[in-house]
Amino acid sequence: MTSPGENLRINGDRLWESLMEMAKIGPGVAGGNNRQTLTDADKEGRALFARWCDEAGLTLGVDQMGTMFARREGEDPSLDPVYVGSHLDTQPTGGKYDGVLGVLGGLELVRTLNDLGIKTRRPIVVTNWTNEEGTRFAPAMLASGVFAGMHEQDWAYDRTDAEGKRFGDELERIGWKGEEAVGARKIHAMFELHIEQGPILEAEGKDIGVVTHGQGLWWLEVTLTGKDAHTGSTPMTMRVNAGLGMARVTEAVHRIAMAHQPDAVGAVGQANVYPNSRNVIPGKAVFTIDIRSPDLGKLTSMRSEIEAEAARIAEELGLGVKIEPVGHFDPVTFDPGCVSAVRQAAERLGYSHRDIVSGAGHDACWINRVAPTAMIMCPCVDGLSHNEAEEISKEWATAGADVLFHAVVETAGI
Ligand code: HGY
Ligand code: MN
Ligand code: MN
Ligand code: MN
Repeated sequence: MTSPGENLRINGDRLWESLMEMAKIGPGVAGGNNRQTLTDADKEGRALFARWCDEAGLTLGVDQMGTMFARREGEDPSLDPVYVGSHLDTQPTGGKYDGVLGVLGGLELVRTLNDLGIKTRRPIVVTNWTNEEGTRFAPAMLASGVFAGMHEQDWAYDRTDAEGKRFGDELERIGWKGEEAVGARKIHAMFELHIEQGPILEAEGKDIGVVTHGQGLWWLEVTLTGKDAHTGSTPMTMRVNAGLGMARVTEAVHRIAMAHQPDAVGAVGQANVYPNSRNVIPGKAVFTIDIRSPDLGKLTSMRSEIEAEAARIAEELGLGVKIEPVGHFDPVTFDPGCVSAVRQAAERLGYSHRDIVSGAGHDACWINRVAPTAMIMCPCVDGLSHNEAEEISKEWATAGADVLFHAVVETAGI
């Protein structure tokens, strides 16, 4: 199989223009994006991506989870395609590049093949996975999880957002519930380009992260129940304060993650107290713990230590406690063959690179369970992401998309 010559490069200006165009859809309040899954903004972003795919001569398929598959034919249509993609949905205070770079980097790969008149042996499919973020409908990577057989589709359809709206109803409402059975597609290999969302590549001056592994994750939803009471007239010794319990459990999550350094993280990102009134002691607190590690043993022990500590805190404060897992995947080892295709592409193109473990979860983490998969990372400014100030340079985006192009085209065969 011949490799694409090292002078074959994507069009970085065109990629950047598309990124900026997509960023206009579902703008945030501070320069980033709020294009949450299955909202009208998501519907608009999907329509723009579909138009661009049509203009690039791709055939669009949509499955019953709303995932978009834009196919470019190969010399031999009977061969399983190489997939490339990520997600267009964002956090409520998300950046312009998380997920979007991987989808539009895949589109740029196709646009470059069209410019060069190159037809690969295998078909190539550019993919937008529905609901990667899991912020409106938990868990994260929902559609790729159904595709990989990790969740039942009916269970996914029944997931509800903070207003009680069902995933399945919202998917119908925006008109993106496809006919295609989820997971029916055969994938020869999948590559996902993504910003690092951490500080390592920028700090080390590296252009490319060759992602060898991904952290495992638990999302645990905790409900503490105490008693609503007056903040003024209730003696301190008579209080059953769920808000205090939440604060102590949140501190315990941090302390336990610190005790498992260097490769463990933990935080509480979503937290609600009820009735959330200034002069009522909260009788209820509902919050989600997010813990991660590339080491399954550590991840498992952090979970049990946190659950024991939460029970002890609840006991001490006289609170009821319920802990429910709402998201999980084990640490991921990406396919060595695909990983070396990424590393060789970076070498061939003369980009500095280093192996790296993905701190964030990605659709690639689930797809790696059903097909050989690898990821390519580019740096982001100050390692910041899931923040509207998320920023990358055009050079970083171009380098990442160049490596994606070479790894995918080599795997698809020319
Ligand atoms: O949570 C994650 O790691 C991803 O951003 N959804
Ligand atoms: Mn992402
Ligand atoms: Mn994200
Ligand atoms: Mn497990």
